[in-house]
Amino acid sequence: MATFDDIADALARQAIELPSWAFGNSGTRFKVFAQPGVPRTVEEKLADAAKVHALTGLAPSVALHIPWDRVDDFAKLRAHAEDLGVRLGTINTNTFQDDDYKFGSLTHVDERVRAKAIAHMHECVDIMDVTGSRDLKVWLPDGTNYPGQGDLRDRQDRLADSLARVYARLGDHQRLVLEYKFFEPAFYATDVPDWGTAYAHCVALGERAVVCLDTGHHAPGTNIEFIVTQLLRLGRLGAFDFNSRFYADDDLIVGAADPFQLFRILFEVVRGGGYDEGSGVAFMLDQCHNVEDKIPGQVRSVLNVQEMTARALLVDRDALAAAERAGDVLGANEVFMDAFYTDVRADLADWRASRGLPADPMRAYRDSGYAERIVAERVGGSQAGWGA
Ligand code: PSV
Ligand code: MN
Ligand code: MN
Repeated sequence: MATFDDIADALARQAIELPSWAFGNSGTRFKVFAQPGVPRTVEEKLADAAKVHALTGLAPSVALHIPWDRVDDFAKLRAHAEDLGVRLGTINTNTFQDDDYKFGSLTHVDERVRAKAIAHMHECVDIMDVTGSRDLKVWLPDGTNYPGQGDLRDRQDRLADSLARVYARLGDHQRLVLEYKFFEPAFYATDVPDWGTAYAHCVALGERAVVCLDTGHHAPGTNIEFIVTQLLRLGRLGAFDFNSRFYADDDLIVGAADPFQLFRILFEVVRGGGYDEGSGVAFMLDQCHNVEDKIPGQVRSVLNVQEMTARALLVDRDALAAAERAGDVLGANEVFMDAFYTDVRADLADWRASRGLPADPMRAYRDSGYAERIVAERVGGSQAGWGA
């Protein structure tokens, strides 16, 4: 197996984007539990994200969600982020919180509504031009609840047309990142339900259209690492939305529910070149912290990704390939599991300390007094928007 020293440099290039909405109040359709100290403004969300980055060195950028994070002056927001030591990242579109979108957005039969959704996405590209963001993330709530409710084929045709109009607005350095989800809010037929549909639309659009794989957006039992491999092979794995799930789109802390699955996914990312310098795969979190504290929840999340990345990098690829080729089923499995069972936490603590980071970021956060300070200073925190 590789040693920790062998992988230290590779670990240094890890970057995981944080979602602005992870710092605001969130919940389920049953209840949103307000937490003291949550951000009242986008600027305060950025401050919290910057705190996570300062503690871990892992989270240099923050994804925004429009309109939740709309401000009057995005150039000023960009400068503010940079002053805090982070960048503005992916711009997420939102066509799921407006009455007009009851029957769909980019797929809507009514041209007025479809034009409104496209205009929203164009506005998001205008914002990207100012924030310097590369990626426009499109996740659609579009779908139907009952057989016969919509013409599935026509909806695909309208979707393709709408996406082409959005794509046409992108600059040469910008990408459209299309996210799929197998159900919810629609329960019968979702219009972008799986990686194959997302891939088909991306191929039709052009090279700068890529797929976002949200780990919570599959049926139970789905082999997600296979999808990772296939999309990397096809050159269309654009981004991850990391989170974990016990049942459906739980949006729990990544690696909490099934650390082994996270390891398997990250191993295929590494093996497929998705972790190479300049690979074009964006690593992001898409999570909500409904009952736990949000800032340490984000710290725990990026550390979980780092720990499993380290273990994935430790796999002895030569020994694995030799065993695979020799048909040595148990030998190959042993090589794989050896890396998975390696506890890298002490090595990572040393690695952090050698880079001027706290050896134990969770403890450093507790000791920093930041939580007490924001509770005292911030009164009347904002709703994240999600789960409202
Ligand atoms: C939808 O479930 C989703 O995962 C999409 O990524 C959204 O952008 C995100 O939630 C937050 O709204
Ligand atoms: Mn997502
Ligand atoms: Mn989701």
